[in-house]
Amino acid sequence: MEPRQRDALNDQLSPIATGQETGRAIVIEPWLKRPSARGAATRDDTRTPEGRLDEAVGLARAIDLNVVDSGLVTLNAVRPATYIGTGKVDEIAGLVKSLGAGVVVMDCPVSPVQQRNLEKAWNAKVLDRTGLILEIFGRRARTREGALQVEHAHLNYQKSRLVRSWTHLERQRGGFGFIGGPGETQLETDRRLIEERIIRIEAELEKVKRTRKLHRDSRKRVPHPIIALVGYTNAGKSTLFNKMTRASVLSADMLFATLDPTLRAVDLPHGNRIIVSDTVGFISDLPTMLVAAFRATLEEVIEADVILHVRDMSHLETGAQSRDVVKILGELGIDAEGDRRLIEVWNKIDRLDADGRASLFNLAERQPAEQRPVLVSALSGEGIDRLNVAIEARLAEHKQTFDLVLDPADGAGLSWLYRHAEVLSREMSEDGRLVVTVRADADNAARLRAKFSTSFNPAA
Ligand SMILES: Nc1nc2c(ncn2[C@@H]2O[C@H](COP(=O)(O)OP(=O)(O)OP(=O)(O)O)[C@@H](O)[C@H]2O)c(=O)[nH]1
Ligand SMILES: [Mg+2]
Repeated sequence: MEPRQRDALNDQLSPIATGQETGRAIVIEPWLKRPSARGAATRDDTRTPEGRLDEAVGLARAIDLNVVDSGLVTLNAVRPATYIGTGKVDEIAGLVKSLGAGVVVMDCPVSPVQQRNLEKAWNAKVLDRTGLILEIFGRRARTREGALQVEHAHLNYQKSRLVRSWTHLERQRGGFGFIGGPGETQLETDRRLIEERIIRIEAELEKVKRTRKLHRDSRKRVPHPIIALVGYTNAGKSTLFNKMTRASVLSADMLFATLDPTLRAVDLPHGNRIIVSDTVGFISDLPTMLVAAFRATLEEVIEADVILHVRDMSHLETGAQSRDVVKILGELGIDAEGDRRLIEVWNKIDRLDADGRASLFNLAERQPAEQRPVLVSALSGEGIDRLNVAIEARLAEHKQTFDLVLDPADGAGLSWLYRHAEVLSREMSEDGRLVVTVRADADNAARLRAKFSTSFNPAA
């Protein structure tokens, strides 16, 4: 495992608390042969087992695990005791030993009992998908709020898995900081400690949330629309954010590179100032406790004026990824199909060959205008101008346009218009009056109507 600055929270919560020597990992993708057994609600059948395995390896690498081996294990049904069959358990035990692995990642939901049995059989730490994602989030959190949210999710995860028989290995391996005392009494103490900590975190989060809301409210008074980037992890949100804002947010070929939201103002070609918000990526089977924990952060998305759904069109499973994003947006109360704020951004077109590009452009053309995706390469910048036009058009939908006739001496009136609306055109009429066309959002339109009630252009 690469040396990495880890904060106190991570040290306390990390399931891989032993650090260096658990850096070698084996990643297992259990694949149920019958789709019905996979459970349609959680597993997308358009995903291939290989694609799933690739993603799981990417997740393991995202916490600097050194993946020494990985593979698929097909099974007919989940074994209650060990998830996979005993033959496979033995086989993997041999691998763990010969490869010196300290961690086995099981890309599936593993029950506490299964975890205990597998850890005993393999003498290695077992991380399931939720545990792995929580671990990544724990390492990525940089702000106080992010750290609190992750800890909240993590504690809830642990609380749900705290069973008496489970702690033996933690003791032995020195796992979570607060689990490890002998016997049930200790376990009850642990449970109580976890619950107390959860309550304290919730109170603190509530405070942070109020501050955030204040910030948002004050931003609303300065009427710059918020453009939120959402999408599957690694889709290119941060790259696009940087291209749009000329910023340098970390973008990396790494799952969940971004965790905390970043905001930045940009001026669009027609003078609209917008605030672009980059935030955490989504993934399939995103632990519900994380969606819940990140609700406050995602409030930025929920209240955005325009939502850009960034998709990696060069990814084999782009369709499945898109469905996952739509599903999570749904959990946040955003109906991706019906919401007029949403624009799909088809990214990474530079990675397609000429045919692939042509068919993608065709496909986009065939969509009804209001749902037409915008094709871009966040890397090269191709299509960013088209995207800006689409954003401005979408923003304009909520706005009203006014034609006004002003006295040229009314400097105060004119400067009010510049501050509260977009001045689209301004010219002197033959009779020496100032004719201006402005566009304003709903709030300012009402104020404008009251303020300039006698200035409406009768000719318009
Ligand atoms: N070829 C190509 N690569 C891209 C493009 N956009 C992003 N990438 C690459 O894709 C990888 C992920 O990009 P990010 O911008 O970090 O993705 P993200 O959506 O912010 O990911 P998370 O923060 O992890 O959710 C990086 O290696 C980028 O260089 C693109 O248009 N073309
Ligand atoms: Mg990012």
